[in-house]
Amino acid sequence: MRALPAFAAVLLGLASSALAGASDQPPARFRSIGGRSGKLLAFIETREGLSELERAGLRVTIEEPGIYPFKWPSGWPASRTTIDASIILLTPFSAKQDGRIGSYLMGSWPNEGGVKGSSRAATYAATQAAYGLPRGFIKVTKATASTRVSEHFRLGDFLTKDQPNVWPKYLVLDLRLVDKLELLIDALHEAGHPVKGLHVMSGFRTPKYNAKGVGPGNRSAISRHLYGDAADVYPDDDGDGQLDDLNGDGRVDLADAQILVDAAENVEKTYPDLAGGIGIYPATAAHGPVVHVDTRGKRARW
Ligand SMILES: [Ca+2]
Ligand SMILES: [Ca+2]
Repeated sequence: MRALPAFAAVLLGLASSALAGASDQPPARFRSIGGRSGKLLAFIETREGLSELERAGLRVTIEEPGIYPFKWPSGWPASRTTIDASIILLTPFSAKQDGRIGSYLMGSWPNEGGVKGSSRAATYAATQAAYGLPRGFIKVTKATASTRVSEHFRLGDFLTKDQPNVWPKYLVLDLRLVDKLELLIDALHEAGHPVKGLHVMSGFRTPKYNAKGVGPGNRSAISRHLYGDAADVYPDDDGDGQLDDLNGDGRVDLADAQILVDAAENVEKTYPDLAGGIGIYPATAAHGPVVHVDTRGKRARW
């Protein structure tokens, strides 16, 4: 069991002059802060990830896991630099004890603690890299839920929708998902649908929350939502709580959802590295049609 790091870090954003000569480029991983869309506004890192920045010459101060302002050091190229970006240091996975962190209940991942013979989900997860345990959790307080992770999305958009009075909450979020959602908005614009954004009906789901909906025809026991790279979304510019009438035929139905799917397909064609699941969930009594998008790393349709 890994211990909580005794310290964590916040970047002050000024390369020390002593080290500036050693590296005039940030590590490649950090150069792409904006993502493929150019619209990401966050780094999500483990302590080890931050150490890479330190080795590249960025001065880091000592703090605990959390969310901190990020500024590019002077002298480092920042062609896709975005304002108000954040650096997020993950709470280690090992901070979850007995299925919870503090008062926030999360449950256990299917493959946590080794493969249990009776669980097909655990056996499958154990053979798939994309189903490894999360690196850690983003600690989200009421105040930091409004932190932008990209131009159109905030941390709070992706939180599991339960335990309304429990804070802080903990979130698993893959920025590749956020990148794909930003590209989806771009693709909708290119297709003649100038949506203002996408409503995230369901983003990260804790194992405990996800388990409530598992069953034939319902949620998967190893849903991508457990791994922070899936979202069920729809544009809702008119704010009525359901998908907008994108094709303007006076009805909200699967034809409108198909416009989202087509746009997501176009994103995957252009950015095959963001491949994953794309699927329509038809309207229910509780909501209109919704489109699922994920970045599991390989194409999935159903
Ligand atoms: Ca609507
Ligand atoms: Ca329509």
